[in-house]
This record gives sequence, C-alpha cells and structure tokens, in this order.
Amino acid sequence: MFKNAIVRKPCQNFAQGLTTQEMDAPNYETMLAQHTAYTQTLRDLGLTVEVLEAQEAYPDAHFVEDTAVVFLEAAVITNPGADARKGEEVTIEEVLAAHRPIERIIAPGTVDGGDILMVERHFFIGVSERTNEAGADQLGAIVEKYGYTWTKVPVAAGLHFKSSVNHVGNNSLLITDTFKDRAELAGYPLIVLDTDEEYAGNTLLINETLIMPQGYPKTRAKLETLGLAIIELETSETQKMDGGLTCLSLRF
Ligand code: CIR
Repeated sequence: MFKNAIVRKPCQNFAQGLTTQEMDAPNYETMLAQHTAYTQTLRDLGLTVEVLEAQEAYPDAHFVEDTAVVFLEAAVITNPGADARKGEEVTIEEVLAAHRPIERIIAPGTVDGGDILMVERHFFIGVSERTNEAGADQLGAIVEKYGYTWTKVPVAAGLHFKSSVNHVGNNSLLITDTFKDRAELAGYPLIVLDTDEEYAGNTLLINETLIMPQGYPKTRAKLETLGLAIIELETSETQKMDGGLTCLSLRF
C-alpha cells in the first residue's frame, strides 16, 4: 500500500529539459495545470503528497522518479545517468531521509529510477543509456541485502525500462511488443500494447487504481479486464519532454 508521494513543481524553464521528441513546444501553464491535476489525483487516492519547490537550475527535476528507488526498508538515492540531471538527487535525499534509511548509488555507477520496476519482492533493473551495468549491480546488491531478488534487463528501446514495461497489479505487466519475449519476464502475465498506443504503457498503479494517459481507448479496454478502477490524466506536456505518469512522483 502506498501512503506517501513526493512530487516537484515543474520549473518555468522545464521546456529546456532533455527530450528526443520533436513535438510542439511545451507550454508552462498547461504543464502546471496537468501537474496540479496529477497531484490532486494522488491526494484523492488517499496519499499524503509532499510538493517540493521548483528548481530552475534543473529543468527535468520534476521527474523525481529518476532520483531515488524507494521500497519498504530503505530509499536508494541514485546517481542520475544524464550529466544535466546530476545534482537533482540532493534535495530528494533530504526529504527521503525523514522516511527511510538512505543508501546510495555511487560513480561510476549510474541509475535512473525510470529504469527500475519493483514487482512484489522482485526488482527488474533496466540497463539503458541512463542506468549502466555498474549502477545496476550496485542497486541489485543493495536490494538483495533487504531480501529482494533482481534481474537486469537490457533496454533496447525507449528512454527507460518503464517507458515500455509497467506493473498493473497481480504480477501482470503492461508491455510493448519489443519487450514481450524477453526471457527475464517469462512467467509474468503480459498485456501487450498496440503499437499505436505504446505511450500508454507508462501507466501508474496506485494501490487499487490505475492512472493512465488520456486518450488510449484500446489500452483502456485491455486494462478494464483487470477489474481495477481507472483514471485517465492528460499528459501532453510531460510526453513532449520524454516523460510519463510514473516519472512525476516517488511513491512509498
Ligand atoms: C529526461 O530525459 O531525463 C527527462 N526529460 C524525462 C525523464 C522521464 N523520467 C522517467 O521516465 N522516469
């Protein structure tokens, strides 16, 4: 059960963040409105949400998920893989220290939280352009100490592992076609996304509710078979910056 979430207000400079998308320029007011709706949704679901101040020096800092991996026993502060994002983790550590014992990923290891998927007591650790082998091994050793199992998975497409694979309850994974045959995921029930709806793969499970991006009817129909409540949120401005719904919060 998640009880808490940490989010960070997007900064005015957020459109200067890293992105591979070539979409329209993102709009700050729209981003703020979408972020406010996201925060309110987490509150409506019963979470206590701590909203951190915007950080103008870090245009991607509202993607707080990348700065830590939080589980019942500890919080691992990451060393973000993109140079422009190194340092975002400093204020996150201060906040998380009030909730969990702190562990750290240290250079040369890098980890982005977007590559880390916890399913019950197992961690999938995506090795990507942001999470390197050394970082993955450090994180694996840390979670193992707390009794979790873990496997590394190469991220052959998309920015992060969770751009393509997410847990939607009862061990089921919402997954893109590219990842569906990966041996590391064998045995998990899979819900495979239509290729024209892959962005909806970044759906966020909060206790008994799925929060999914707005406007992906085929994915919604597939998720409805799970019997969970579903909330759709507008994510246009986040998507323009290569982000999704999971990226915008740390949940624990
Ligand atoms: C970045 O490239 O780092 C940001 N513009 C997007 C980060 C998205 N985070 C996530 O998927 N966890």
